[in-house]
Amino acid sequence: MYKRIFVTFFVAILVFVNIAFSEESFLEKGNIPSLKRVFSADSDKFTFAIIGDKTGGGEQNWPIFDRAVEEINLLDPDFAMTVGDHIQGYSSDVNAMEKMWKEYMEHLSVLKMPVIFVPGNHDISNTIMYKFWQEKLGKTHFSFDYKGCHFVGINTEEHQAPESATAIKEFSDFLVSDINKNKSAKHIFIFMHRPLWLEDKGMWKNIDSALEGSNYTVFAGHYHNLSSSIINNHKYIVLSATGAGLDEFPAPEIGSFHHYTVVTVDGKNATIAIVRPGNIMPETISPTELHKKLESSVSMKFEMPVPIVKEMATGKFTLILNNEIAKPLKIKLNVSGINENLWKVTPPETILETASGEKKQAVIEFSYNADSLSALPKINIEFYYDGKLLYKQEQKIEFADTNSIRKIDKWAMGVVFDVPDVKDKTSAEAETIVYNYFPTKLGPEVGSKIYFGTTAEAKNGMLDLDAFYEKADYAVAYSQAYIYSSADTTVWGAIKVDDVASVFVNGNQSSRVFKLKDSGGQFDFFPMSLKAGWNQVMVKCADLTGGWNFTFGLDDPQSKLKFSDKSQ
Ligand SMILES: [Ca+2]
Ligand SMILES: [Ca+2]
Ligand SMILES: [Fe+2]
Repeated sequence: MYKRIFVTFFVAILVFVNIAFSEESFLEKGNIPSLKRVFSADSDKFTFAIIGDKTGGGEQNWPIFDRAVEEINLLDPDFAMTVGDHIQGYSSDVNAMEKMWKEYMEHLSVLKMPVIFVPGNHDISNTIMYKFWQEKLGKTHFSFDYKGCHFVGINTEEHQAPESATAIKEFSDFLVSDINKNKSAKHIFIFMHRPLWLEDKGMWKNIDSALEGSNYTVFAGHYHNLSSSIINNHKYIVLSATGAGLDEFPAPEIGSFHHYTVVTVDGKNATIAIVRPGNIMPETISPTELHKKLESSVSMKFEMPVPIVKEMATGKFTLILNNEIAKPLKIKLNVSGINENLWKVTPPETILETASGEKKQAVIEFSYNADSLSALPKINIEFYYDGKLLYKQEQKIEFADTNSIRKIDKWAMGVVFDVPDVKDKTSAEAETIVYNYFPTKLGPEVGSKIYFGTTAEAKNGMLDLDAFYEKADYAVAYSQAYIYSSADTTVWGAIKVDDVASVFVNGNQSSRVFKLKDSGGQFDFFPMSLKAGWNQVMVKCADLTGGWNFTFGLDDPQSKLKFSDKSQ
């Protein structure tokens, strides 16, 4: 007794040392970041697939079978097995049998690995079919070895043999002696069509006793319904169909769905994966070239003239769908959130559909009020590829070309104020306090007291307040610049901000409040009225936490305006 414990302990140590060594060899020694797991010790690790019943109904299910075959090719197992019922059968006409097998083989032969067949009741439905199998396909029962494992194919239709009593006896003797000879195989895999352990317990008993002491797993088909059990620590699995007739139900727990099976053999373990066709894809499913073509298939253009104060401006949005791919493309567009007092949108909804090679466009007309841009409508776009939704996108109205915005790049910087009362608040509460710091007039902290001293440079138009104010959080500051216009005019102002800002022109608030969480980092636009001569522009900007910056510019394509950071 003591001796045994000692031996077990010694073996355990050996295993441990072995594991530690193999991992250390390159993961630990190389300091390679990894999940610490042991590599397989089995250099003969392999996989095989199992294809389920194709027949017994299911004449219309070739697409399911074909998809399974494509996926098995991608998973690339060493070989595949079947569990019978390849053809509809139940015929005594050899020509008909040949035709059926030809059809099956046309679909199966897409596979690039060997496939080993086990007969089912549809393959051997009578003695003529039994003989046909022997002549055209080979043995009705067989065994073979692969990488230390033993595979056994059982014919559950042996009663169709010409001398059936003799055949069954021979077949039973073969199985018992074959299994006895291979008892010590790493793993014995047994395949049959009808689950004998449920249907022919007498026959199964002989095989079962032969299997005693072996490491084995049993697979069958026929029921078109997945159902697995463990008997005496061995897995017995009835596989569902791969294309045979069945009523498919979404809950996999009741096993009524099409699948194939992938078995990974690693040492004594066999990991069984049930795969529903439809989700294994080649990497080429999503080529970069297609991405590019899809991206360039949609183009849009806003022509939104700057409004004249108190009058309606008229602009338009043109959406072009240029289909240069093989599949149809469709765009569903609708404009929502229209405040009818301020906006007129015609039409508010439209659909563009293009076949391969077609190009179409839609035009949406907008009338909008100059003074009241506080509620902008939203353009919602749904883009469909071959009838499938590719993406949903909310397109903001672009009042000017963001690429040609003239950005102000020098600002006179004011002093910084801490937002009071944010200590001990949750971040949501602190956020509300900061937003409340943006009433429609200048804040209480503003007056002659703001001293605009140092000039800061906005790199590529972006003024980094976090850098200037030494990473302040929950802070407010004012930045000032001057704009010269030769005449009274209204132009589009554009601003991008982290986290919140509003704009004052000549001391009056002339924009709504802009928030990063609303703009998603894109430019927001507002009509900005300038008088002839120099105009003072002040940006009131606050930070919650993290980065703090704004980018401010004007739609001034002809560079008529002049900018300065100093009062002139
Ligand atoms: Ca900050
Ligand atoms: Ca921030
Ligand atoms: Fe069957």
